[in-house]
Amino acid sequence: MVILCFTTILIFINLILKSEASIYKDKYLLNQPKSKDFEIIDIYFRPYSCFTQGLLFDQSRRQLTESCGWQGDSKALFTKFDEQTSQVLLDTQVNMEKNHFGEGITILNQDKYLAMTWKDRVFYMMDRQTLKILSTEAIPNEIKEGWGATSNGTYVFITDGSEFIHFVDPSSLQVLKSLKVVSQKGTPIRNLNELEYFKDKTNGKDFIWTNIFLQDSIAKIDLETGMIIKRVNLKVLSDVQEAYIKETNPRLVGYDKFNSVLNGIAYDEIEDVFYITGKRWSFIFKVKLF
Ligand SMILES: [Ca+2]
Repeated sequence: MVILCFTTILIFINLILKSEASIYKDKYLLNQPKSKDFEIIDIYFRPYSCFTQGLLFDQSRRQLTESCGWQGDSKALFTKFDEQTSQVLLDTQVNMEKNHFGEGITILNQDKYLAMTWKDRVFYMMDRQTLKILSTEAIPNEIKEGWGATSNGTYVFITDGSEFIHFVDPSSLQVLKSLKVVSQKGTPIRNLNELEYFKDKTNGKDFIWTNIFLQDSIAKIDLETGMIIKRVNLKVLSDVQEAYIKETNPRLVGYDKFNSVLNGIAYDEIEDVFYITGKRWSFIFKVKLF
């Protein structure tokens, strides 16, 4: 009897989530404003909480992976898409130590993920097969704090809140060089946050898309010069999230607007799409960038 009731409750919750996800998908997907820079092609509901500090699409697993911050709640989440209910569901959760604050995550090499901590001076090494934590390693001194991470097989690229992207050797974990990121007028751009490496197949050039802390736009950095060559304003994504919060939590109980910012970019090379989200957002957006 208890089991039957529990099953009924689960089905009921699933129905609510399904309808909720579908309602918001229809509402925002079909009515999105036209943009020359991007198109939202799908919206997934995220029925779990993550203070998103890192977002990664692992081609070999075809899996979206997140790293989440906050003391006592830092973790890496390995997820799966449920196309039927338009949700991203939790598959495996790997918790960091309670006193650590999680930051970006990326693929280190064929065997390992590297996940960062903010001020705790350690990288976590995780096994790509078993998803277990293998070890922690010291963050080199050139990196002031752990913020964003991405990789291309040759380097792990890391931000620390400054205007620099540090190029880290995946074997020695030492900083080989640091690239200053500047605007087209030469102004250094600080607070570079979550990152995503992107190779343009049409010309073979290397770029990194970056979040900039507290900004609603993402920026495309030329990895040769460090210059930001493009910015894409994604305020419409923040607006969807905020509209959802206002509808479902009109009194904004416990809502932390300052920390609910755009953060997290992951690229799926096969589909040529980006997954984009924000800290503790209810949605993950599948986006084409032009
Ligand atoms: Ca990323």
